[in-house]
Amino acid sequence: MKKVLLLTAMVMGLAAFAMASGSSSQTGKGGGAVISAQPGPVGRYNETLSLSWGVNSSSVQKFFNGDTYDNNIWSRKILQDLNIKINVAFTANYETQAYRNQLNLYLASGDLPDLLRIDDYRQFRQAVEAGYLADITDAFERYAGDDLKSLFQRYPGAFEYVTVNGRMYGIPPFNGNEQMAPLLWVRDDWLKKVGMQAPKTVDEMVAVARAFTFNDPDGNGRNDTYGLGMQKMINVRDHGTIGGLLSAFGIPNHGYDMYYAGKDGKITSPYIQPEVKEALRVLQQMYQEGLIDPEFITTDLTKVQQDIARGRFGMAYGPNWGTWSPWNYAYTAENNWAVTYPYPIPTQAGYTPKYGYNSNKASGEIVVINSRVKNHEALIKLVNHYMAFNNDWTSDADRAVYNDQEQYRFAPTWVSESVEVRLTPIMTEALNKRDSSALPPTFKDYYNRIVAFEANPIAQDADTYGRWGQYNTRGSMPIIMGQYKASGNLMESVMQAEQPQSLLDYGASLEKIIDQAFTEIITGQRPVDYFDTFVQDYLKAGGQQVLNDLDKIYGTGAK
Ligand SMILES: [Ca+2]
Repeated sequence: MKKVLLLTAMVMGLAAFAMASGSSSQTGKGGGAVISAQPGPVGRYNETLSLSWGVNSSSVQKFFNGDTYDNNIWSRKILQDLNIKINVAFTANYETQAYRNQLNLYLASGDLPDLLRIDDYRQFRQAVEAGYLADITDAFERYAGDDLKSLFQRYPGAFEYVTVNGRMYGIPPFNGNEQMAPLLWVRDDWLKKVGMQAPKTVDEMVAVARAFTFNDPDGNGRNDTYGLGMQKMINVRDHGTIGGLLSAFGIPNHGYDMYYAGKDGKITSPYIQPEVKEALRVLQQMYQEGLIDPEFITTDLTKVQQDIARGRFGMAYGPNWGTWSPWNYAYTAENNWAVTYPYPIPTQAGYTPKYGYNSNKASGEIVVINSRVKNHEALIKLVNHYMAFNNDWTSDADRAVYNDQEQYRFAPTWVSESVEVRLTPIMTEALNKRDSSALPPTFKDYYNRIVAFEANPIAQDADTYGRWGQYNTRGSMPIIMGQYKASGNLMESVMQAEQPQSLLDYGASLEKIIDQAFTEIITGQRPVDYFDTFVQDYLKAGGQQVLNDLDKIYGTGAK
């Protein structure tokens, strides 16, 4: 947090400096002429500026009307609007190691193309340290348009990912990852059948699980249901996991890649905290009482979907996309149209819930420009230009041409943002006002689907049920972006792109040790106090080494 504040102050300081220095011409690294341009964020160059592009190609790219990477709807538009000519330096597939390998060759030779999308943070740092990438700090301040600036307002942490020694060397990916926080999903028809309210506390969750197990919520007269749905991968970021229950006991978790500063300030793992014991105690009792299907130890995600389709359980912890999958299977099963709602995770008295999420500085493509390009503000202009034509804020017609069917990939400087984070507040406002006029065109379709579902929740298509579950005013995203975020209890993992060797060496075996110990405790093979033995085993099996090494990079031991 401190780093972000410092950085913001620094950027603001630079803004003041840029304004004070007036509109003198841009300087490049070497000598030679700089091409002048019309003023403004997308001011056209007065002479053609040629830039080479190292294309990270993709097998999903579609080519229409004879388009190629050299000559396509984006290259023609960029030439027409900005007078920038894009020339392909090389193409290499980013889905294999081809692109990274190609980049390594260029890094070794020092002759990088002018424009690149680097998805390997180590290669980015290497290129910065070798002086190959332009410092775009001042150009950003002078040329960033409102769309681009607003991205940095929504994702202040994104600056850090592309900043080295206080200077900015690229345009980062924009992804909050907060949308991954856990929720509790409960079948509404079952809740009504057993005459209960959605659970607000862990005790109430157990009570609902009990009713779902013993009170014949499906009304078939048979004892054939369970309370809480679980799968064997209990700690991944998906449905049927225990992350939501751990969160209730104040354990911020987000799969295995969550690490944070513990009470002593040192970097720690969620899974070795003493509070985990209390969550496991709850699960062990539920299992003993028969509220959890003993088959969970062999259940994968496909079986979770099958179990939901045949109504084997009616409640589970899971992320925001529940109405897309797996709860859509309850909706469509036998034309039952059973609706499942997301709820904030039930809380536990005496504990502040914590919701972990992955650092948005951990991965993603950074768009960069070579330091030898005199007009390195061209990078900022290209991003501005991309956003003006290919943003969900503009028309459906533009979007169909420049974005859909992978066409956006022809723009060397396309930027991505998680739709959930951007859309949630404005959709909530539109739905509350019952007025979609302020929504960008593309999102009016979402709005219409949500309104249609609320008018008639029977036999709607998958898109309608999926979007309704995410964006209706009590949907998963308003809970996360509203209640969770407002609570201040969302916690970002400290781990970014750099991982210590010990984590690469021991990570997979540590995950197994965690899962095995937790599963043995839940199923009663081990007493709850076995947790203390597990913590020692975890630390001895490389866990302590990993935490020490992470602390040196991200914690108290960091330089
Ligand atoms: Ca039954």
